[in-house]
Amino acid sequence: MDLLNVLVIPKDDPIAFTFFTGYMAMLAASIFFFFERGRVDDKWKLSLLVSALITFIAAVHYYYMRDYYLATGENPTALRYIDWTLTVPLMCVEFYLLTKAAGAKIALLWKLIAASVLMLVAGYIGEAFNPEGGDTAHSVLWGVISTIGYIYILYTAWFGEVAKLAAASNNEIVKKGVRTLAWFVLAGWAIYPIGYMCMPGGWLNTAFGWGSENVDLFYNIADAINKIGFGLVVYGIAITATEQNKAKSKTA
Ligand SMILES: *C/C=C(C)/C=C/C=C(C)/C=C/C1=C(C)CCCC1(C)C
Repeated sequence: MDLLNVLVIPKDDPIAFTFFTGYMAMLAASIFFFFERGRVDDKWKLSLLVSALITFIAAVHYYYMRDYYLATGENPTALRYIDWTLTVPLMCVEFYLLTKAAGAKIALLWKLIAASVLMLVAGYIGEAFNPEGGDTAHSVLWGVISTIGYIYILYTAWFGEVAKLAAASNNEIVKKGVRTLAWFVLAGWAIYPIGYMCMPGGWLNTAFGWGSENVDLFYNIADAINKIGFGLVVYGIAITATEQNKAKSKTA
């Protein structure tokens, strides 16, 4: 009888390992954020629910991507982008919720989501329609278009509306928290284009011979940092603000 190969993690395959660890970490983080929701003030509960949803959606996708990767040895590109199309807009929702008290309008959320869609649709075309063997011109063209969306989000978080609203919020916890999230967008999200450039025809693939298996390696590492890290920052903001509020009402 043929044993299902999905049950075996090859010892010499670190990428398979990161798919399994990624799955477990996302699931554990979701349970954590979901239960900790009960410990924060009402106004933070929605933010924590969104954190839990981001890691939960990722956990479900990792469950399938893991098996897809083990069964085929290929990058689970479609599942990857479906995951991101759901989770990146939810990260935009986190920015919106944090700055809402300082006057953020719903239009801000739509602009961030539109930029995410541009970034992800272009990235998907770049990867999924990369011809067999790779085409550098194709991967560069769509990578550049995608980067326009990325830079828009980066700019908004560091200097644009999100940064301005956070500065005007008169809330040190929100100010510091939004700045930390902006660092995630700058340093953590920048890992994704590195993975992208490892696909056949990509710059790192042609220049250094970094094989396409590294696409998943970088994406898996980046997802763990960004989805769980982002959630933990939001959690930190919520718990600190809740405790400060409690201390205040005691002394009053
Ligand atoms: C949870 C998933 C996240 C935060 C995914 C973020 C993805 C990116 C920032 C992807 C960016 C890309 C570029 C900037 C250019 C090349 C194509 C992409 C899609 C990998």
